[in-house]
Formats: sequence, C-alpha cells, structure tokens
Amino acid sequence: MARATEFVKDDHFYEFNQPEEKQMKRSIISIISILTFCGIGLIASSAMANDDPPGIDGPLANATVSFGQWETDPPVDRLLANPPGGGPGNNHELLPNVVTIKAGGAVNFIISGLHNPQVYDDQNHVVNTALPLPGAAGGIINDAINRVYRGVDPNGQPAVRDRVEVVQFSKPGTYLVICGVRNHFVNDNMHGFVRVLP
Ligand SMILES: [Cu+2]
Repeated sequence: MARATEFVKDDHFYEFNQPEEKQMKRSIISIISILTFCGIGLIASSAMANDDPPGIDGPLANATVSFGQWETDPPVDRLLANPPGGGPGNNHELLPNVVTIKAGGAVNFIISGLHNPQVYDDQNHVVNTALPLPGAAGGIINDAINRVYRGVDPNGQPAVRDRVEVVQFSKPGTYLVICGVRNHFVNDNMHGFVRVLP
C-alpha cells in the first residue's frame, strides 16, 4: 500500500518536472485517444442503427396454436400411466382454430398428443383421406394436392407426441390446417385456418 502511494507521488513529481513541450505532447496524445474512442463508438452505434434485422415485426409476426391438448377431466397422469398414442386423455382440437398473421410471419404449432399438422394453401381444399400412410388412429392422410407443409410422423419410435413445429407463411391468403391423423380429421373434425394478411 505504502509503495503504491509513493509511486503515485513520484509519478506526479516526475510530471511536474517535465519540459512544457513534453507535457503538450502528452495532452495531444490524450485528446487523440479520446477522439478515436468516441469515433469508434459513433461508427459502432450507426452500424447498429442501420442494421435492419430480417423478418417482420409487431403482434401479427406470429401466432400460437395449441394443436391437441392433454386433458384434466378425468385426470391424466402421464408420469405413472402415459396414455398410448391415439388413446384417451387427449383432446383433438386446434385452439384457437383461426389465427391471423402477416405475410412472412409464422405460426407456432404446439403439439400435444399423436397429431400431424398438415397445411393446404386452399382453404376450400377437399382433403382426400383415402389411402393413408400406416400409423395409429387410421394412419396419416396422404394428399399432396395443395399441400404446402406436412409435419413429422408422430408414429416414430420413440413416439414424438410433445413438440413444437414453427411454420412460416410467406404468401397472403387463407390456409387450411388439418390434423393428418386420419381419425382425428374424419371423426373429430380436427382442423383450423391461418389467415395471412398482405
Ligand atoms: Cu390429431
């Protein structure tokens, strides 16, 4: 501690004894350093301001849909008795069943249960449910006409029943979204719509 104080004292003493010219040089160097530092700061802040992030912004940039829901009445205990895929304990709806976003935005499908989101770019598309792919609860609907997105197969091993699929919609229009699990769509009418504004 004592040594440090002495050093500071010595340094000050040294400075006071410098010729005027040397002190001036020191001052100029200090000013240049400060200006350089400020300049770098300005360049950095202007770069940040001009760097427009990609993608759209605002409340219509995305929407969230609960795609199938685990039930609570009667109670479900997935820890001790996880219901089999396609079995009881799961509600087959899209909540909400109509969402609105802007073109370029996305819908976050939060999937719970044995479900398969499929998106058609024609809201009036008549889905062909014949010849489904193999799988539980009637298999997976296999209609490629007007289909712009089909999610992962929930019949995989291990079954992927709890997941999120984020789907982007770049063109305006009203899209039909169905659950591709055949019995959910045919028997439970599990579908909804995504309205995409220009
Ligand atoms: Cu389903």
